Amino acid sequence: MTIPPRPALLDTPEQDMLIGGQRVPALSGKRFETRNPATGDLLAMVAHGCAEDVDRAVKVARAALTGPWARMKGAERQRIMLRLADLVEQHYDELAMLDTLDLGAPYSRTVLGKVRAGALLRYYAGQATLISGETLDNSAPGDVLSHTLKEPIGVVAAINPWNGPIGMSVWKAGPVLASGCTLVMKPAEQTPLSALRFGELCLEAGVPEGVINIVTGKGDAGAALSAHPGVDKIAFTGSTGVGEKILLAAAPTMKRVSVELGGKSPNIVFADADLDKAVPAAAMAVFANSGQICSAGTRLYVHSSIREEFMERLAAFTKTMKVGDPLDPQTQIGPVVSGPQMEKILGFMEGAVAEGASALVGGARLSGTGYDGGYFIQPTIFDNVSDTMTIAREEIFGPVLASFSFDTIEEVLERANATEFGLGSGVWTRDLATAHRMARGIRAGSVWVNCYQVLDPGVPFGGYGMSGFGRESGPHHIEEYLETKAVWIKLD
Ligand code: TXE
Repeated sequence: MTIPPRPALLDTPEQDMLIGGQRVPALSGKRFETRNPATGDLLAMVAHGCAEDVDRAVKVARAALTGPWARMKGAERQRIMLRLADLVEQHYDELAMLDTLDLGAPYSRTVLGKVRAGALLRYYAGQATLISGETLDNSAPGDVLSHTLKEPIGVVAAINPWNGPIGMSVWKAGPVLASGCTLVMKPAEQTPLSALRFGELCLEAGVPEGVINIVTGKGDAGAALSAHPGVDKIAFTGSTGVGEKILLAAAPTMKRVSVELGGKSPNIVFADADLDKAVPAAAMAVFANSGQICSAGTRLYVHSSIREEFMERLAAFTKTMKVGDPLDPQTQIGPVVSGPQMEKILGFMEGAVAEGASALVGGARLSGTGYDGGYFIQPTIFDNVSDTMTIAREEIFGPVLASFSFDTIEEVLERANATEFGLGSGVWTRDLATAHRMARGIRAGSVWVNCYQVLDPGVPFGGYGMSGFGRESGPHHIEEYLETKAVWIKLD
C-alpha cells in the first residue's frame, strides 16, 4: 500500500463552507481549528458557521427544490449519481487521506471505505429510477379511482458525527440525491474536511448548485438546523444526548427525524464457535477505529466452558495489534479523535478499576508511539466485570472491552438485552437453532452471526430503544425521503 501525498485541499489553510455552489466564509468571518489528533498539527482554519449561515444555506436549498433539479427525471439524477460514484472512487485516496489526518484513523483503514462509498452511491442511484406511486382501485370500485404520488420531502439536514467522515457524507447524500430532495449537511467540527471535498465532487459530477450545501460549524449550527422552519427532515448520527435535543428542537415544526445514536452492543460466543474466526473478530469488533464505532461489540460474553482459552487467545491477539502512526501501512489502530474524548475514555478506565474490574490487557494511555502529543490509548480488555458496573452499561466510544462469562442461552439473552441501547450484536455458534433463537431474541437493529460489523447498502441499519429510530440503507430507506400524496378521481 502506498500512502498518498498530502491532499491538495490542505494547500488552502482557510477552508470555507459550500453554499449554492460557492465556497464562502462564515458571515461572521469567524473560523475554528481542525487538528491532526496523532500529532496535534493544525490542518486548517475552518469557516465557523452559525445560525445565520444555516439560514442562508437552508434558503438556498429550498430555492434549489424548484430549480433544474425539480425537473430532472429519475434517470437523469441516476446518471449524475453514477458519475459521482466514479469521481468519489477516483479521488478516494485523497478523501481517505483527509480523514486519516483529521480523525486519526489509520490510512490502511480509511482507504478500505472506497468499495463501500462506490457501492452506496450506485445502490441509491439505482433507487432513483424506482420511485413510483400505486394505483388503488378498491376503495369504491367503479366510482372512484385513487392513486398515490411520491414527492421529495424537501430540504434535508444531515448532522454528522466524526467517527467515519467521508463514509457518513456519502451515506447521507445517497437517499437525498436519489429522491430529488436537497441537502444542508453539517459535518462534525472535529472532522469537517472530507465533506467539503465531497461537496466539490458533487458539483463536478453535475449535481446542480444549491442541491448539496455544506455548513461547517459546531453544535449551535446543528441546533439551528434542527429548529429551522425551512428544513423538512433531519438525518442525525451522533450521541443519544444530542439526539434527544434534536427531537425536541424539531418538534414545533414537525420535521421528519431519523436518529442513529449510541450503543453498547453484545458479542456472544457459544462453546461450539469456530474460535480461529471468533477471536480476531471479537478484537476487531471493539478495537477497529479505536472503538469509535456506534455498533462496536463492547460487551463480550463467552461461554464458561471455553472462556479461559478464549480470553488467553484474545489477549494474545490484542497484544499483537499495532497501535501508532496512522500513516504507517502496518498500523491497525490510531489515536482517538481528540483530547476530550481521550480524557473521557481514560476516566471510564479508571472508574472500572475503582469499581473492581481488572485490565487483562492494556488499561492506560499509550506512550512511545513516536507521537507523544497524540491521543493514543492501549487496546484494553477488562475482566471481572459485573453487569451493573459503569463500563458494562455506558457507551465508552474507545478501545475498551468489558468481558463476561455465561452458562445458558436464556441467561445470556436476558443479560444481552439488559441495556437501554439496541444497535448491533454478534453471535458465534455452529448450531443453527442457537443462531436462530438468538437472532429472534436479541433486541437490536442488527444481529451478525459468525461475523461482525458487516454493512451493505441493500441491508437496513439502525437502532432499537435509545440507539434511535429510522433505518439507513436497504430497499425502504428512500421512503423516509418521500411524501406520499393520495389523489382521488371521481369517475361519474
Ligand atoms: O457527539 P455529538 P460528540 C457518541 C459517543 C461519543 C459521544 C460524544 O459516545 O463519545 O457521542 O461525541 C452536532 N443540536 N457518539 O460529542 O455531540 C455536532 O456538532 C444539533 C456516537 O462528538 O452527538 C456533531 O456534528 N446538533 C456516534 C454531531 O452533532 C448538535 C458518533 C455529533 O456530535 C448539537 C459520534 C445540538 N444541540 C459520537 N450538539 C454514533 N452513533 O456513531 C452537537 N451537535
